[in-house]
Amino acid sequence: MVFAWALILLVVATVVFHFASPWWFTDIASNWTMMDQTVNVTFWVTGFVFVVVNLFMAWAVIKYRHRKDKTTKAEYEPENKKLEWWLTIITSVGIAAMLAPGLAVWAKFVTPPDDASIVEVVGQQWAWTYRLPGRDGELGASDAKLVTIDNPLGVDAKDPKSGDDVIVTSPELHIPLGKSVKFLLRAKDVNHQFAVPQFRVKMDMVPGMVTHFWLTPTRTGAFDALCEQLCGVAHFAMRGRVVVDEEPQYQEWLATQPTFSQTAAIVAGDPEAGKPLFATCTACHGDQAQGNKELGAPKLAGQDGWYLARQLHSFKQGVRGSHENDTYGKQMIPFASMLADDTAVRNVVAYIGSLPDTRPDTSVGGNPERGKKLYATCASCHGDKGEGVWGTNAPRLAGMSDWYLARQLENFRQGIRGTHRQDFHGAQMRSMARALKDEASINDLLDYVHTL
Ligand code: HEC
Ligand code: HEC
Ligand SMILES: [Cu+2]
Repeated sequence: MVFAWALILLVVATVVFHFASPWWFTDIASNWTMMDQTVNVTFWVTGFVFVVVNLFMAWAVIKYRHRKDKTTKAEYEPENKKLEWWLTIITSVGIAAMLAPGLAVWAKFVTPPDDASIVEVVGQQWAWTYRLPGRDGELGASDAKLVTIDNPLGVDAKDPKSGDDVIVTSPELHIPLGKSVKFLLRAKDVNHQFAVPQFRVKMDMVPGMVTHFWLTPTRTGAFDALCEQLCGVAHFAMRGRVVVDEEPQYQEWLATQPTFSQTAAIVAGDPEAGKPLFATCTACHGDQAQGNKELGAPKLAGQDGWYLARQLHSFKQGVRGSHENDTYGKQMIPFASMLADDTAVRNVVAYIGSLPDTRPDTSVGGNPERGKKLYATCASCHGDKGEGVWGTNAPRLAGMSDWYLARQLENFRQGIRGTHRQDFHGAQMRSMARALKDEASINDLLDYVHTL
């Protein structure tokens, strides 16, 4: 009897919880209400079966339980053809009701209307980039073999359709309200999965393939783009954003994004032109960019140029250093702002690249054996030797100022760095740094990095 009542209670509690639950679909922001309806149909079918089967069990236990007078007796019927037929028919209808609407919605989901514009989403470890066709409305060809630091999407420069393609290097994409968009999905390295919960869309991305779906955004707002691939180190930390704008704001944003020809025309930095620009920097970073612990300014010599340039842009735009407790980062903002434009940044970075790379002494005392274990996760982005990996956007750590790295790890942990809305790379590092329990772990880890 206790068992029967427990079953009844389970059924009642589950049904009540389902309707009173605070966890429900987020407010939808696209045309895909059909997705919600399909999920609801599944809830109704599975819910009905759950209630009926459990209540039947409870009823059977109560009715046929052992009693002294033996008024009701259960009979064993292994071959009841009629019952088998009914169960088969009902089950088939239930399963068809769950699957058939999905097929219909899927067919619509992958069949964009003719007037849909195109957006290409490119997934890589561990970031999103986007490409939009220019005036010709078509994307140029692309190939993973063509990927270089200057052409991160591997766009084929020989294809006449490539030149006007718009390259969006930030993980934030904008799309206009109320217009259908066809998303083309491509992966550079491993499988990813692009998902935006408010749009009710998600799709696998497979290297060597282009998958697609479409949607029409129905309200303005900023929506998180997630990678819902579960294997691997950091898919969970691949955060992006899709912003739905009114047409004028969208056009404003679009105008700030470079075309492929513009990015291809960028010339390499000139160290000679960068030398005078670096003169102001030497006061803190040292004349050989070797770093100065007393002033808290890290070694820059030997650091990856793409990373230095990104940081200088981040300081300029207040993406880094604008947190009120970021005493050291704040100091960099005026100096980064002195670099007038992109060319100045490239030149100064080229000059830093020409300086000798002298390894500083270690300044943190720790246990490198323990640090080695802790570093295993870090290696998947920063490289086995802490050399920095362009493909994962992770800078060099080995042979850099370790007291500075310790401070950055603390900053990431405390949200002093990596919490700005546009700091997608920093946010990723923040989730990694939070896995380090305490200062001792940071010291152990950096002591190991010093041995690399
Ligand atoms: C007033 C001292 C000062 C001057 C001058 C200065 N910096 Fe810095 N810089 C710092 C400090 C302090 C930091 C560390 C910020 C932190 O801890 O977040 C830093 C950080 C940086 C970083 C980030 C390094 C990393 O590994 O993320 C770069 C790049 C940089 N500076 C370049 C420059 C350049 C280029 C100039 C000259 C245009 C310059 N700095 C001038 C103090 C200075
Ligand atoms: C998922 C990839 C990933 C993993 C794993 C990862 N990092 Fe990072 N890390 C990054 C990226 C990307 C940046 C650059 C952030 C930026 O551009 O502001 C970074 C930056 C850093 C910095 C700042 C360097 C500087 O010069 O300012 C430190 C220190 C750092 N990581 C240490 C670690 C350590 C220690 C671990 C392991 C616990 C680790 N990272 C794991 C991606 C990763
Ligand atoms: Cu991913």
